[in-house]
Amino acid sequence: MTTITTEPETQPAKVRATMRGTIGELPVRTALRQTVVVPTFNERDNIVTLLDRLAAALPADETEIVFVDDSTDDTPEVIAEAAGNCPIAVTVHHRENGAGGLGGAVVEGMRLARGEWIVVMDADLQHPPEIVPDLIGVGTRDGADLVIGSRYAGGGNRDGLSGGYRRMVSGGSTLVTKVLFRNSLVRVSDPMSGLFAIRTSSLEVEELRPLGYKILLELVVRNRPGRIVEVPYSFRPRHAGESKSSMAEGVRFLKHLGLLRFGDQRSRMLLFGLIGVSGLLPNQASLWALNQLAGLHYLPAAVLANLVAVGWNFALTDTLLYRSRRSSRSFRGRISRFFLLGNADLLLRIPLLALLVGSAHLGVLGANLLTLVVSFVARFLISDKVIYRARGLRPVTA
Ligand SMILES: Nc1nc2c(ncn2[C@@H]2O[C@H](COP(=O)(O)OP(=O)(O)O)[C@@H](O)[C@H]2O)c(=O)[nH]1
Ligand SMILES: [Mg+2]
Repeated sequence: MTTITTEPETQPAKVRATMRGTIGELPVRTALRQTVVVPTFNERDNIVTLLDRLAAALPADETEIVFVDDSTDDTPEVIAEAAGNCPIAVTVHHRENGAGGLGGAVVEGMRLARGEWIVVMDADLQHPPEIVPDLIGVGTRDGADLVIGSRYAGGGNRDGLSGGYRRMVSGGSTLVTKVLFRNSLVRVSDPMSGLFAIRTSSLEVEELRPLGYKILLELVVRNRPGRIVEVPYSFRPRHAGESKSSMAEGVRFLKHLGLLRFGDQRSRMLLFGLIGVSGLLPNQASLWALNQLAGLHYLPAAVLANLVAVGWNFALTDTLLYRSRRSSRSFRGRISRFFLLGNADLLLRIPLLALLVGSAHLGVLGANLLTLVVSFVARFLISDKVIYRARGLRPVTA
């Protein structure tokens, strides 16, 4: 990891490439009002404009800018060069491993920040740099701990969200998040915002375990800042380059929501359940195809359909749920145990079904549902405790 620091022209200009540990040697500034933390991933064509606009908006002697960079292009070099012309002190912290993605980068930047306020904003100018003094001004005036730049508060808008699809995903995830975290988010209209200012004294960086993009949500739920206020702003289209958010980011977001809301094991159980329910589809479809189309007797057809569903469940469980625990066993070890369990399930369910219907006189459908629930809990516990037994510390991370 490399940190390059440029001090403004008013001081002897210097650009240093140092190991991260030496950051403490930087000249100690007193009364640094704000640190702007900017995560960057291949943003070379946005840097000059971003720094120009930040420099025009903020007093140089009260400000520092910290870039935390995971780029694979020459963004850090572009920043170091542009920093020479910027009156504000600029630090670039380049990470080789990109740990924790965007959220990890922001937390890293918060650790390095020395200002009284920390402002987090994107590099692509979707967040107008001119809003930074407003965020801090409002925060100071209202005695707030957290000031959120909001696209949804009165006067804000999200015109910069490209296309109906992005707008739908953004609106939908905001709604789900607001419902899941009603209490923490009563005063927050835009929990997905990537633009916010936090008072450093109310920040507890060590509490944060971000997963992917939604660092603000992590901050609100885990740090529980006292007073939260919002400043509306207009979300602009990206200035240059491409968005890095992706399908994988969406899956990570769902995982993050589960972890924040339900904790480790319960959120795994939830996802395990969702995967199990999704398995009904291939099960029914193959039963229908084998029985109705191919004319196979319904009993062997049901057994084969069960196999298809177990295969489907295995693929999803292994890739989505336990990706980080796969190293605990070989592929053959995992798939064979999973299939064994999936079919042992039939051995449990059939006699249980007979018992419930024959002796307890339950209706077939109700009894069947009950056997599915019993088997689900049993299978989850066996998967969680035996097949994917956690070795070492925290089990679920992306
Ligand atoms: N350091 C770092 N920055 C990232 C990473 N992914 C995205 N970013 C930055 O986070 C900001 C928001 O990303 P962007 O791709 O614009 O997301 P979008 O606005 O949701 O399309 C930009 O400044 C990106 O350069 C990452 O893995 N590491
Ligand atoms: Mg963007």
